Amino acid sequence: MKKNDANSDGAENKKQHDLARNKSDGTDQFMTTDQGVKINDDNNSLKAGERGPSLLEDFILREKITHFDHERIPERIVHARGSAAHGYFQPNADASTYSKAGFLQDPNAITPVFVRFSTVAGFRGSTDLARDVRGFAVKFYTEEGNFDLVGNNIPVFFIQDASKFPDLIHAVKPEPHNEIPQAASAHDTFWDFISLMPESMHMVMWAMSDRAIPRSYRMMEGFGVHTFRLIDKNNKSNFVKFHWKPKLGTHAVVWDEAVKISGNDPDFHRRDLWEAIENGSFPEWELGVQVIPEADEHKYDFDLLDPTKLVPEELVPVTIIGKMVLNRNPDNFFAETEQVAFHPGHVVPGIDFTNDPLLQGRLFSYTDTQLSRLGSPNFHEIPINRTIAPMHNNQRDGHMRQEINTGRVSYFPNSLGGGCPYQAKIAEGGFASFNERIDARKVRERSESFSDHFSQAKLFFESQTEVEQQHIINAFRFELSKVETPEIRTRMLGLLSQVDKGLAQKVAANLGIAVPDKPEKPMNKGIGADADQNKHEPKAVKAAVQKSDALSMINNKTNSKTIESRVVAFLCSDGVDSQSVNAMKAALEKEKAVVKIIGTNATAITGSDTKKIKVDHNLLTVSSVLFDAVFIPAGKASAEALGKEEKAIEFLNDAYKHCKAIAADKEGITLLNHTNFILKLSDENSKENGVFTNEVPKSNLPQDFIEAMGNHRVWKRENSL
Ligand code: HDE
Repeated sequence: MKKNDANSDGAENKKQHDLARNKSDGTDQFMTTDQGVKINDDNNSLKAGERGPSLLEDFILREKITHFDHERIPERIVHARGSAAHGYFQPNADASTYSKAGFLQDPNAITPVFVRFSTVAGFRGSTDLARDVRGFAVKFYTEEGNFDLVGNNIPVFFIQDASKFPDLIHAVKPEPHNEIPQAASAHDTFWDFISLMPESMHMVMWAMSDRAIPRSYRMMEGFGVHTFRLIDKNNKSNFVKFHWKPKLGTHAVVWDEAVKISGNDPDFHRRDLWEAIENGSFPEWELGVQVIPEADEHKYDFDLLDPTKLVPEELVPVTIIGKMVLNRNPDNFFAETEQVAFHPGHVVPGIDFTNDPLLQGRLFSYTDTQLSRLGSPNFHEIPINRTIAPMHNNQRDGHMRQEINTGRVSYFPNSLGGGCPYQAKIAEGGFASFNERIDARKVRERSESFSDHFSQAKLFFESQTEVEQQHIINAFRFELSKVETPEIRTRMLGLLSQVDKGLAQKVAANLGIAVPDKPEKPMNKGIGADADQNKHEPKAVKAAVQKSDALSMINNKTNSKTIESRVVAFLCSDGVDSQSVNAMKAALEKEKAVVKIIGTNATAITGSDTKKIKVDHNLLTVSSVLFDAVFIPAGKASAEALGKEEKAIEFLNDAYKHCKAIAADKEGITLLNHTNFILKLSDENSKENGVFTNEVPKSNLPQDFIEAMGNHRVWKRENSL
């Protein structure tokens, strides 16, 4: 079956049928102008004589160049760099008691989705491996209209109030005078702002952790961030936090690797997502919810409306309510990935908002931004944005209107049109906002319940393993070393000392400065000049949860150890032992890992049995940072030839440095003698350091290798570096 057939996922996918209306394929067709006139010569413009000037009447040239001149649209203000895929969502009906949303009721009903992952700060062409938050935006094409869950891979946000968003983004984007640096937070304006905004400390801890350099989009958690509401059919509301849990586990690369991937393959995450789907290895997530009864709104030591706080899973467990599978790559990047317009305000009956002041601001921003990005209030008509639910209203006209509304009535109420389109009763699926009682003064103020900025930053740090904590310390050292203004560094250390004194001291020691005795009183902190400053002084709170394994990628017991779709490099040259290659390949592929033959040429190498082995990548073009593990098959001639290749040695040295599993079979072991880590290894400690040397068929080499890959990294090695 052809991959992009509307029905190729076996399920009736209404969105694919809908998109099919707009698909165009030039195979076996004449080339025409936009007006349908067949083109006879697409290579030469119309001229007065062979060497003469071009003629204005050349409508073919004019049309072609004009279209080209207008090909670009503004990139997203944030989240400009991203990749997307189609798929479906299937509920398990566990949420049907809490929400009347149609797509959450029937475990047999499949809802098409389109999901876009992104970095935040970089421009459209920037590297995928920047230290950054990742966007995780899901559009559910439900029968009751589109529901967009526009989340991130980090469960909290930097700021509490929407009015600070432009400031935050201005601070993190390249500096305005010289537009440097690209896709990086390691510069003065970002840390200047952060150091004056204590509320950002929780998110900053996440952003400095390895969560900000994921191994793959397929290996990230997703979070709705804000507290939303689920509304049942009796109009009863429960608070909810949304979670996406990846089937492949949550994994990251290490910083040195991220830096090198950015040079080797800036499209690393984009390619990874694309290739996994093309190979039929469909990424999958479980959708989970933390449901909090309305009565418990004030039960916690944090405010549910404060987007800088998470609800520890120890307090409210995550209930899985369905799964999402991504099984189809887009046909056209611009038409789908670039033109998709997400909006947290796209909700369906059964889902509603809370008064989280960040969420409230977002409800304004996302339509507004599409007006400049997509150019018209008709962006909902772009195929990827179109709902599969019937759509009728009295909105009319505007740039690029596609719909041809018939009849004379475009207002409501009307009698000339028989009162149509008519309003839906709630029982008929009409959306009615949750009728929350609000009785308040009009103020520009922060709630005092938003004043604790450090407890959850501390919770996050203390929940990490030693290795993860060290990575956070290293990230602060890196970022603050790039800051040129000494006062900003000191101010940041003052804030860090409120999170963890040891952390602040370790960062300070590397910067060559001291931790200030007490944090500097930040200027104005984003609250009004007349406000009672003491009231808004960051307050320490005795948090109910001090440590949460769910926040650590290493400690999290539920983190998957599968090696499915992990990519293993086989370093090979002529004379490689074919049996060794085949045996290890079979063992890895049984676990659904992907094997890539890295050869000393671009085409094929000759195995020991004289058979040709197809090369996937020329050694010249790759580095170990692009793979999850390395295997050196047996074969004397191969090992000897590789020993002369600087690139092969560098490959192994980097794999070791980045704590990746390394295996070598028989003569392949001799290649390790050229590395700089051989001296750290002995027969006794080699295995525990994740370097497995043995004979493939006779030993448990493949099992050891697979187990080490399942643990993601051999962290022990990092301590001994
Ligand atoms: Fe966004 N955000 N955001 N954001 N956001 C946009 O909308 C904005 C926030 C998120 O793949 C923009 O269509 C404001 C939190 C994602 O197309 C813009 C505030 C979270 C994406 C915008 C926030 C997000 C965006 C830019 C604070 C996690 C990419 C282009 C009040 C819960 C969606 C666009 C995609 C995109 C505004 C804060 C996630 C400008 C004003 C918190 C995943 O409208």
